[in-house]
Amino acid sequence: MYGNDYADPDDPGAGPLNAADGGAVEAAAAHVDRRAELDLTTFDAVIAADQRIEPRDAMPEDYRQTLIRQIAQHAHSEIIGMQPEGNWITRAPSLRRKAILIAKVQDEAGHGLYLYSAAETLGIDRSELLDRLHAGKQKYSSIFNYPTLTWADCGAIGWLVDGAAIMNQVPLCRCSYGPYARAMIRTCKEESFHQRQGFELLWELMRGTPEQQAMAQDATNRWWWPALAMFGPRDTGEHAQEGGHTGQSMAWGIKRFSNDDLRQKFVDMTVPQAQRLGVTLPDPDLRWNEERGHYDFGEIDWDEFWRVLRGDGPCNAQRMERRVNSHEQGRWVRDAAAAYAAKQRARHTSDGSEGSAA
Ligand code: FAQ
Repeated sequence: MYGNDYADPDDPGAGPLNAADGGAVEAAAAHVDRRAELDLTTFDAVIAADQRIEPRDAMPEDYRQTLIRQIAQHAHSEIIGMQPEGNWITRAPSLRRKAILIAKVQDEAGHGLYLYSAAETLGIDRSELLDRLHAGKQKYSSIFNYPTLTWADCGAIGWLVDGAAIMNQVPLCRCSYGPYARAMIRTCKEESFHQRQGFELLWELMRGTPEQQAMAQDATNRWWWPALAMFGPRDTGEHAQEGGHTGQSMAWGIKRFSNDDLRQKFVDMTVPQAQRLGVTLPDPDLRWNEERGHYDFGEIDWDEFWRVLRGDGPCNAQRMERRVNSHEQGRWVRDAAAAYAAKQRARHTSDGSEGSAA
């Protein structure tokens, strides 16, 4: 195996920070491309040993397709997820809040880029993935089909949506596919800042006027259930038996926890935070269960979840229209970048030089 595993710069025993100092470059150069191999003994052994699969390793076609599906959906979610909060950049109530929001929305674009790059290591082009998104053949997270009606929604998204995203993504840092796992490390660090700024935004509102408090409570009421649905369908029941991916994805070390387990962890983490904030979570069935050592909570509206996935949520049409339009408007930039790269390549091959900016 080869690669640049994350090393904690504060941990003296973590090995060299610069991969080149650790022999990784030589290891990568010596690594044989085994993608076309049909013998999956090594793949099985690597998975059994809880090690990483890297792009040039042999892997089952279903493993590759599962990763393309999940990483693409994740990447699409990041870039479509820029829209609900991007909607508030011009209306942020102070320069400080505007600077934070711009930085956050920009981070989401960056996460999309890491993820499209990770997907490309599986042998698919990002333009193909975007075409699939625009044609409705690939999904993005249900959560981004809900509207941001007030400024408090930016707080609720940071606190609840980014909070749920972190709960889901920290285990993905240990995903069996190296490029995806490594992309998640920086993403999770940035999501952690996003979650805190959302909590702090709501904290300020809850210590403000009665109108501000009501706004924070209203945003919490509207985002709580969609945030719980982000973790995906239940582990048991009709859907899990018919089309659920969890069992296979856990066997391959892509997913480390089931959807319900992550959802429970999220509820257990978030209830005390809501108490500190002073907001009430909109679930009459929410209570501590001494026996289980977890919070019990009510049933998600699964009909609504599947409706949103089918394209019939409050903002599906608006989100896709904006995405497709901005893709079209950016065509000239992509064309210019491609023409520039072609010119560089032509110069490089004609005179044997390294090429330079024209
Ligand atoms: N929305 O069998 P499972 C973020 C689909 S990033 C839409 O459980 P799987 C950052 C699923 O694709 C948020 N579709 O599937 C941010 C499958 O359909 P398919 C995104 C959903 O893949 C914050 C079917 O249901 N995060 O928020 C959803 O094993 C703020 C059956 O489901 C990721 O993508 C859903 N909520 O598990 C950005 C994390 N749930 O493909 C901006 C990575 C399920 O058969 C602002 N992804 N489906 O047609 C994952 O961990 C997994 O893919 C799950 C689903 C857990 C989402």
